[in-house]
Amino acid sequence: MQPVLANDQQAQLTALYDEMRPAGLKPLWEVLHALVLAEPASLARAHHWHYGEVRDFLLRSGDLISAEQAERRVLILENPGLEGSSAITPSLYAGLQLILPGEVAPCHRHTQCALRFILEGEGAYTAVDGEKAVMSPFDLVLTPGGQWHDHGNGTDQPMIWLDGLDIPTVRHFDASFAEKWPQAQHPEMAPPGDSLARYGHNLRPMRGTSADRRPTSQPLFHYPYKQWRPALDHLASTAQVDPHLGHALEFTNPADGGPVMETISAHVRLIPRGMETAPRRSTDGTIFVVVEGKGQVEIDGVSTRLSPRDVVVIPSWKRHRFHAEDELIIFGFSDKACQQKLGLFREENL
Ligand code: GTQ
Repeated sequence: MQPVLANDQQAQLTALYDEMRPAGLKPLWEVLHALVLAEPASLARAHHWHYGEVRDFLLRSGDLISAEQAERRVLILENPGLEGSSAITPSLYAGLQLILPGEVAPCHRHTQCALRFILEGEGAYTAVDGEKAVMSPFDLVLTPGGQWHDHGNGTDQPMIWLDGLDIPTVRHFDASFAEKWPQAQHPEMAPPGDSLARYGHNLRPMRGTSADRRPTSQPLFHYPYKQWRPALDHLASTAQVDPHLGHALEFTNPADGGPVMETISAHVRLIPRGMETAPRRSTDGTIFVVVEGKGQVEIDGVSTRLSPRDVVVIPSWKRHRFHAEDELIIFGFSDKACQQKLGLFREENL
């Protein structure tokens, strides 16, 4: 609440503010209530992108600009409450990227961490530090900050995936660095699938040997659907379902068992047919992608129908629940990893 002031007091204060402004000074008491909130009041809005609609616009863009011309041919999923920010939540960016047959998205690296969640196409690749991850629908592929990456499509089908990056977080810290590799593609440094074979089976090459070739803190970058999907099925057939989440598995970094990257956490859920999850809210605004099934998500009392490959964003601290008409499989990512490091993360199961 702002204090109630007498007219002459207000006039004198206003004159004082005008005088101090050129000195780079502002009165806290005019803005304190908007700076230190009793609880989150995100400017981001709940929003739903229908896959078919985004796909049409993306393919039309593909007729007009090449992946190489664009460097990254992506339609940004901008939150309607955060216009002009290229952000889907205050800390995260999301977009849908298209690579057409024969195209290459040229090699670069940057401070920003990225994940890819494949939506369509089979057999194109993301290369990380010169090692290809050959992608199938609903694979998760990481390009952690500082690692060279290029994308290419040697198949005869368009390839579309969701990009999730911490662009707004890095912007917030004014810590962005980026550079281009001199050629479109990084030279091949290892055969496709090498990291998954070396680091993806609860094993790693002995430390100090040349076989331990990946960065110590971020060795693995491919989490295939063909591995996570059966794991989720196994969980669903053996574990008690969590009333707020359904069955949920978080993707981990084998280096430390923590979230997949410093700033981004990712998980998958199976919500059994007919289940309505109990209401929940958390401070990590989350982007969900529907993998399989049909259902609804209710956010602050407003329901939206979900179909495969649709994207939905649930902003921080918005009460929500899922209703699975068919068994619903969803992928989600958020800045939980970052908030936990900063001691900010909270959740409430209602
Ligand atoms: O593939 O490197 O959607 O650098 C935005 C920025 C994708 C990428 C995006 C990027 C990339």
